[in-house]
Amino acid sequence: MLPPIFRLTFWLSLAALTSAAFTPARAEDGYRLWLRYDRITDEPLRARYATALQQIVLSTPTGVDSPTLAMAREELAIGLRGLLGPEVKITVSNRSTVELPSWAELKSWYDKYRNPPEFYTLRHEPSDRVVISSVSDIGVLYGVFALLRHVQLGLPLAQLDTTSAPKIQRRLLDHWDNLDRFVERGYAGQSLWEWFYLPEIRSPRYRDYARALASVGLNGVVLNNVNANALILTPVYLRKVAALAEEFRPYGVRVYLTARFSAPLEIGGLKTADPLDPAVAAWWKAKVDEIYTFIPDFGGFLVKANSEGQPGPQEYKRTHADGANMMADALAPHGGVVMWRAFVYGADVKEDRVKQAYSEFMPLDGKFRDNVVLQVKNGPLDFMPREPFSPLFGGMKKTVMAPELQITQEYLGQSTQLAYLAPMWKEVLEADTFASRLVDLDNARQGVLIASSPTATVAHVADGTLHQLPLSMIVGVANTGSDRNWTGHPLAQANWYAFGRLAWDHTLTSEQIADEWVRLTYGSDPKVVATIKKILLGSRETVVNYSMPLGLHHIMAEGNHYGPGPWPIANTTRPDWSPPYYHQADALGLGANRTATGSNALEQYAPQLATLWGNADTVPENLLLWFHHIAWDHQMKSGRIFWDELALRYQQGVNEVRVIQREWDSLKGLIDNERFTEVKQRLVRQESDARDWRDACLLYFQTFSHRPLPAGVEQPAHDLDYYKTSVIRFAPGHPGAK
Ligand code: GCW
Repeated sequence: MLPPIFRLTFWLSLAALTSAAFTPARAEDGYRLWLRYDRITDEPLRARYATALQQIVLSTPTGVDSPTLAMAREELAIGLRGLLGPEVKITVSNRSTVELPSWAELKSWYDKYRNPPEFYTLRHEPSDRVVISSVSDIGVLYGVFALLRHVQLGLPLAQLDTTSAPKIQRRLLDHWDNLDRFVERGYAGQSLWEWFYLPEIRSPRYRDYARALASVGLNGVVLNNVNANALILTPVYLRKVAALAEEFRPYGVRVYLTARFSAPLEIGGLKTADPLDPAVAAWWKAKVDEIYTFIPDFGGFLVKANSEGQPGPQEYKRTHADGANMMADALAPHGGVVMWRAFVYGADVKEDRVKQAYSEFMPLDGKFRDNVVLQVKNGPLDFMPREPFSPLFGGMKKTVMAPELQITQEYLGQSTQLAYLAPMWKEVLEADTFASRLVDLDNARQGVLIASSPTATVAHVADGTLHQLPLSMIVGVANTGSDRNWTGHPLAQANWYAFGRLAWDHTLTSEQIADEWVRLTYGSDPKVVATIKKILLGSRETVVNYSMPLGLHHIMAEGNHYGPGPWPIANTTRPDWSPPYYHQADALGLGANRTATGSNALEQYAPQLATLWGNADTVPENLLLWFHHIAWDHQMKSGRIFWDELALRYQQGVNEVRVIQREWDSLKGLIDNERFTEVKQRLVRQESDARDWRDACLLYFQTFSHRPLPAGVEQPAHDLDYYKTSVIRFAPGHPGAK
């Protein structure tokens, strides 16, 4: 171990390397994300800041420097030098010199979110001193990023004083990255993790990645794919994982791994992976102990079991709880958690696929250990452009649940098309589950007093406040890769940013987040800000309109999931992988009947919702075909018949892309040419893709409706056969690419 002074020098020199890595290779390649720190061009504003920000105190209980505080100082120095010019005096001090929030204030945060260490307080003192304080170094680093954001956004210093704490404890990115660097459903190049070169050779990008995570308050990362490879748990790979963990640690980012359930067979030499077999439990315990020798702050395991070919406890006639608890017991002594995925559906398709996760897991409520988190996709199916929230959020009351959101746009145009996803996530997070609050023995035993709450939204489930559970977590499937701009589509950076901001504070609005991101990424020219914000905010609904409007779902092309494919998949043994299973088109109409006369998926929701959504006249129109089979001549709210409405929605989607194109074109000369051109080209492709969606879907559904396209809908460019036979080959991110 180096003496402290050398350690500090070491960290600082690494930090210098990091900052150098953020200098773009060419003018505007997007590498700097939202951490640009370009000089403020409004001179009076810059001068005001420069006067007011002459001294910054980083205050922690110890007042002693650490790797994290070194990063905080470095970030501040780089940031303020870039934004303002003159050097700022930065000191580290202990708590005695500044006033922290009162104990009562802290306690109320703690009681609410059980998560005090990461909060920060910013205070602008009349003596032109800014104090950033926390009870932890990472809290101070978050405060530094908040101060820099404040200045980048040009906000008045009078508004600086604030205390902020994350509402959710564990805020993670999940990478679906394979050891060969292929990223499943990744559209931004290869995996960032260069496994072959690790642990000795460490790309400066590791630091830059962790820095970006910390800047939006994310604190964990699952490095590898849920379709897992047990090799990651062998010492050769654990050494590499430890190197990444070391790179991320100063930024408060903990590492998690996926655990393949059959690992005891594959790398342990056992004959079984039965979770109730003592030898299996002992193997996992020893494996976990070993992992902690490599990575002392290891976060835990993520497991996809008995789903899409992944092994799991059911092979041994054991439940998901048996499997999860066995791993949880191994992790508990170290403070680790198991994230067990609820994305399961049987190969035998006995029941409507959207009902299966609920049927499987509801009976297990209350049977999981305290350190098990059930990771639940936002909707009951699979990251469609629009789904109702998963009924598990309203159903389970004794199980910690983490919403799993997909940042990578598997079903929303990948990184070719534009879809700003904050509005989609907010729709889920703000959905009222109508779940009743739990006052039960467990809580009474813990002495937890449950206050009444007006609503029981998915966000209240996620942040743990609804049922007062001890853990809280939210997870986003990453859209990052080795592309120089990290996310492929330049505007898809906004989704990474938005996920982090919402994970920290789910009460932020989509509009606020878009406003921040645009200013940080493209500057504060009012026309640029207004135009890009408008483009972003409507973009998800536009994708819905031209791909799966009115509650349609799962009608995308087979395998690569990119373009349209509403027709049956030839030769499939699984009806639930074939789109007609979901749209049920026939001579009468379109849509899945999930009311009591159909699969009755509605019964999995609270009675209030089942009633509202069970009636075709009261269900929100955007979920109509999710729950109802609608006659082609059904009268819609617009006064049009359903077929005409459907066709016009598709057309509207195409029209909206054209509007976006015009709006983007109006930015020429106002933003840099590189990013302008990159987005412009993608929008040309998106317009053509949108037409394909419209034409392919309408031609196919027309074979059932036998009705003409209404006025206002353009005639298709080709016949149906053309679309059915246009197969996209070698699509990025598709595991079976051919
Ligand atoms: O959406 C489906 C994807 C699979 C993915 C799976 C899952 C990682 O098409 O590629 O596998 O979901 O979430 O497990």
